[in-house]
Amino acid sequence: MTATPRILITGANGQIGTVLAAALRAAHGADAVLCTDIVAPPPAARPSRFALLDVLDAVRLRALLAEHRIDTVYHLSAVLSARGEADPRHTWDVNVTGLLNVLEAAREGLADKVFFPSTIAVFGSNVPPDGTPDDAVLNPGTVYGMSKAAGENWCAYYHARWGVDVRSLRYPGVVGHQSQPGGGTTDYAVEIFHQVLASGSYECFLAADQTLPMIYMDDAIRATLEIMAAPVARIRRRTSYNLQGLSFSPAEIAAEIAAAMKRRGLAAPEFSYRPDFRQAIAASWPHSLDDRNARQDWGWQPRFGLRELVTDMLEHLLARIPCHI
Ligand code: AKB
Repeated sequence: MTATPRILITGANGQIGTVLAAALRAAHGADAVLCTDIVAPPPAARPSRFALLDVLDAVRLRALLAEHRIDTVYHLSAVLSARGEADPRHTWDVNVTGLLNVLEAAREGLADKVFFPSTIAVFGSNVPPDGTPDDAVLNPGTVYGMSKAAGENWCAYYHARWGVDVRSLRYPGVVGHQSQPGGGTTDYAVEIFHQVLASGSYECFLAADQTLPMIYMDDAIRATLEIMAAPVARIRRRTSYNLQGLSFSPAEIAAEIAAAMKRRGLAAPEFSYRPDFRQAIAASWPHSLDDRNARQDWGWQPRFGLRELVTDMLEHLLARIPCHI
């Protein structure tokens, strides 16, 4: 019988953190998961085990790891691509120093295993945009991408030099009904659902034809759990693995939402496009990733295509929030 892991999640209030925490609690029990974040969630959303943690505070991080005898850290705290551009030095500090604090604690034996989320933002405009391979050149155009590219290399370094078991995925844009994203360039793909149901229309901040790699939340969480559960010998990449779910443009998801609403007898939504500074960020990212290594090494297989994603999003959101159209 395997022992129950003792897990700490940083950035647990975020889009992925809230859903990952629920999945880990479902798998291992509520007592196994300590959620941390720089701010407390509202009382109604507060998990039974929560502690305040600024990831730049290495002393507090180590105290929590020791006090709760943590063995696994999911280090999700980060400032994302769009918000990160407002304060590049702060973004670098949170994203790189925060990671180093976690890796250093693991090196000292305060955790056995670390998960580090990387991103499609590590790539810049001089890679093959379709089916971008894992080892394409990393020339990110945002400080977020720079910090994650550096983070990937720190992960490989801590593994090679000190044997830290750190595993990483390059998440595309994550779309889910459970939580709201914040500060990213791919956030439109969640906003579009909420605004269409609230008002019947959505003005997108990216160009209609800007294709990006995306993944449905259920697939993203499953991938995270799968890479962390894989036998150590299956993890051949210690920088990060490309992870592809599906790819679509704003116009394509808009058309799929309109078709799904028509099938439900709902009024036709209106879509318009007013690209802002986030369009230049999106234009520098790949359209799709080659995730063959993830498939071969630890069996990655996405389940949600565009139709399944839209159907599942609408089903959950319509059951939860009032539709005003
Ligand atoms: C963002 O848009 O910044 C993130 C990402 C792709 O890493 N969702």
